[in-house]
Amino acid sequence: MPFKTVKAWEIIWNNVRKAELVLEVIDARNPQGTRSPEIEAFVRKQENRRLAIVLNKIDLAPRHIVQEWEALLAKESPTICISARHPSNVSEFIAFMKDILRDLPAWSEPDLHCSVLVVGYPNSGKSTLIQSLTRNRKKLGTSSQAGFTKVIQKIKLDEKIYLFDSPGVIPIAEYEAETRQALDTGSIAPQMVADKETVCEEIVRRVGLQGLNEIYGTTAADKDEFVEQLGKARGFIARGAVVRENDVFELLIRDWQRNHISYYYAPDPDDPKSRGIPHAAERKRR
Ligand SMILES: Nc1nc2c(ncn2[C@@H]2O[C@H](COP(=O)(O)OP(=O)(O)OP(=O)(O)O)[C@@H](O)[C@H]2O)c(=O)[nH]1
Ligand SMILES: [Mg+2]
Repeated sequence: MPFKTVKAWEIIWNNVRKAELVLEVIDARNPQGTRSPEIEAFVRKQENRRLAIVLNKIDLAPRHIVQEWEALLAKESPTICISARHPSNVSEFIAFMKDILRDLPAWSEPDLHCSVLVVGYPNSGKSTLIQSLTRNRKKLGTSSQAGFTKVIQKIKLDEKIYLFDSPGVIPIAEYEAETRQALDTGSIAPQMVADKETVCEEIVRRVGLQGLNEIYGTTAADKDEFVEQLGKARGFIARGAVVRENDVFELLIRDWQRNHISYYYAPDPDDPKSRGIPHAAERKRR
């Protein structure tokens, strides 16, 4: 499991137990595929903690489909629809949260505030949602690149309610499935991989930096430097001379799938039943 993924989950577990309300932001185009069953189950087990589902990006799905999903999900948890980027129902959304919080002991304790933790897949629109609810009082970073938010951020909504933005996480099983699809079966197109960076960390882990340096003619000492060097070499540069990491990640996954990055596993003498030890295959420089 890449360090980044472990870290993000650690942040979630540390904070999920403290929040009165956990808002799970899912994508209206693929609601079931962007839910996090572990988080849902954990919150449902806690006393005086609530879970609500936010069906976001409803501008990207037909209205009747959104309504069908909303009705289905509402059977499990309180559910609200929104288009966080262009919201038309901010006050209704805030009222929805307050209706849930009102039932909890912290609400009627004058000295306590209520914490609302916003969780969900990378890129589901968590930061955008918080920006819309607080009407940009605090500018949170948002990006079309998944994995943008890296730490917990606390934003005051009003005297009683604090919102917490969190890094996007995909369920561990899902992470493994996506990595397998991207690298082992090639059954997902590079541009469709949700967490490209994580998949690329796995490529680095399998091939080793040394191997990648040989293949791409780079001289990097760590993964970030490698991405930087490769991005520059390929001209993946955005305004301000920033390397477009997403394009580098996509290139790596594509090259992997086309066997431009060759590797093999050697049996591990200490653990013959394991998958083995990954090696970069010898190859000519491109
Ligand atoms: N069309 C549409 N785009 C949205 C909506 N909400 C968010 N987005 C876009 O989705 C992308 C991701 O939004 P973020 O708010 O950064 O997502 P996040 O969940 O905070 O992502 P991480 O921090 O990476 O976990 C951005 O390009 C947003 O503009 C929405 O309701 N409709
Ligand atoms: Mg974010």
